[in-house]
Amino acid sequence: MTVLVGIIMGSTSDWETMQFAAEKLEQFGIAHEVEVVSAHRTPDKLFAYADAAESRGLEVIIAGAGGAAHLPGMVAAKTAVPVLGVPIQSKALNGMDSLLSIVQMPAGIPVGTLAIGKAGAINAALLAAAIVGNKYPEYREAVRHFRQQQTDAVLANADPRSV
Ligand code: RP5
Repeated sequence: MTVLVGIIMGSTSDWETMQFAAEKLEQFGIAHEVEVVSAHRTPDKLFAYADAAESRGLEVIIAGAGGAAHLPGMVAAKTAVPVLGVPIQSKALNGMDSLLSIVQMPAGIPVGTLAIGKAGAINAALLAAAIVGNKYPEYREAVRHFRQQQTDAVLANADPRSV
């Protein structure tokens, strides 16, 4: 099965957050890979990963990074495969540093930036599923199904005192 989504992150410490993206893709049955690729500590690996992404069949890259979070932007600069950025909730600045360094790309090289932390990781996977769903109807259906379940769960628990 061709791996469609690459989940990369700057450090093993980011896995605590990025596992939620992997979990969602797993749930949808979307083939994905997970790898630590650091913009600062392994810059050559970053270039090699981004260079090979398209020819390897990746259709979306989800990149999580914290602090001076250059990973998503640098990967986006080296590939035409769409890149979704997840700002990790850093300890020093609570993720504002990660968010601003991922979202504030200069015009010309976009990174689809999600929310800080767990919500961003989950939404990155949902967005990746929606993107690959343009080509593979089963994944579009999986996203639809997930949303319906979510709606049903909210409607079934409308009284907050009963939860
Ligand atoms: C970034 O530095 C990583 O994405 C991580 O969020 C942050 C801290 O990394 P560690 O010092 O925990 O390895 O490159």
